[in-house]
Amino acid sequence: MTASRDQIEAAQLERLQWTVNYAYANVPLYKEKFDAHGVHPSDLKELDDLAKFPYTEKEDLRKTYPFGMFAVPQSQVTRIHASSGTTGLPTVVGYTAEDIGNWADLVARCLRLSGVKPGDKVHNAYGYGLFTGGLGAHYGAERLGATVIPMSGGQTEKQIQLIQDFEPDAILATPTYLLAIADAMQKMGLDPRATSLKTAVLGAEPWTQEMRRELEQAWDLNACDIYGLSEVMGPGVAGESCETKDGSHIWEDHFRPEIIDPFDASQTMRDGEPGELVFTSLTKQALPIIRYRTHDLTRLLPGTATPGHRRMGRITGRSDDMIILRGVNLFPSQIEEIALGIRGLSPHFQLELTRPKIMDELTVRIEAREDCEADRRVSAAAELKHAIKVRVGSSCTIEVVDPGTLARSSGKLKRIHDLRGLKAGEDPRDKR
Ligand code: DLL
Repeated sequence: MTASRDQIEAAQLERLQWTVNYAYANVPLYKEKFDAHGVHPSDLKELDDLAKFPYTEKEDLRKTYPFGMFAVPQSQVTRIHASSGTTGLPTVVGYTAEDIGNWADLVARCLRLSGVKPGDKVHNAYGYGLFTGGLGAHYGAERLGATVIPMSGGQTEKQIQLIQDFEPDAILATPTYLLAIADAMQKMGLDPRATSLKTAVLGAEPWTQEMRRELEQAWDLNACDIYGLSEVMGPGVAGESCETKDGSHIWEDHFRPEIIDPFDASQTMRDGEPGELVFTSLTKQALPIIRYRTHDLTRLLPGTATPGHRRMGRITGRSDDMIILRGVNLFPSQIEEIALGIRGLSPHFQLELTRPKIMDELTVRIEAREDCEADRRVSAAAELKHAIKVRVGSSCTIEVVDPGTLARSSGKLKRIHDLRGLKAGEDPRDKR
């Protein structure tokens, strides 16, 4: 964690050379792609040469479903995970025993940086199973020397009971699920601020500084970010310091990040410039991944808490989650940021897209806070509509609804409900 930038870059070059050679020799798809692109592993002489290599997309994993991109025989694959795959085939990823060990080390690093200590009790509310969140966080917390409570997601009342009875020091969850737990506690007349929790390590979905304040205030704890994706590893690709709270540090001894122009992938961006995050693994054995396009939009910043490793800015959204409303680009995180600055509005909202005639329409449906009176609801709605128009440039309809009426998440929350493809007579609830 304390290596200098020069030491890290030297290790990166060596490991990158190993990775491209290894992938070329062991994964037919990489050989085909490199050959078609007119590039050979021996062309990688310095770090910037990585830009000569072709990208890998989720589609490549789908094309080779289920195990075609594995670089080791199945007998050496210790574990398999898969993405939920709401559209099309799931993406399947695999790990050797050494990959699992590295993964645990990196999650342990993230947790320590976020303020979790050996001996702490850690309540793990990320979903267990094919999703990488549960088991990834679990092994990392064990590696750190913590006592893990493997609760998984859902069963909110049971979560609350265990938090009260087992008195954990830290909780691992998606930000929207931590919010849902707080909400459920308040409804039961319990105060989340009175629990033993001191740290929350939150990720798997975008969240804003405003949401951090909301959660820290609701629970009286420190909330830090953890980032990752299954194709690259799972949680723990990057983690945030509880001292600086200024974005997640990418573990650059294991991953080489790049930022590219999402609309013109031939362009790589300089540090500080916004764009799409791309990762190349440096040590992975079962599934080496080269220039994987994450579709996550952010930028690279100099390291602070761990100076040798660069940070990523907050993820503003995913390029494929971007709403284009009459030519204006909009992300759910922009609505979150604006709504949480308006008195009387809660962080519980959803975005509904419809096409009543020719034009697309956006409805922001948002819950009022418990203490928000009827006339305040009207003025809060007007303020939100105005702020979205001024700050984002979109016109939309606002519906302020009663507290507790919108669906809660127990993992990644689906904010966007796209009803534009609905045929006449179809029940929109089937699409939600
Ligand atoms: O969500 C891994 C993970 C689990 C990360 C638990 C952190 C905590 P996937 O299901 O493959 O893996 O989804 C990866 O989730 O490309 C981002 O779009 C989003 N994402 C993950 N972490 C963050 C974060 C896990 N901290 C996709 N901030 C990624 C914003 C995040 N988005």
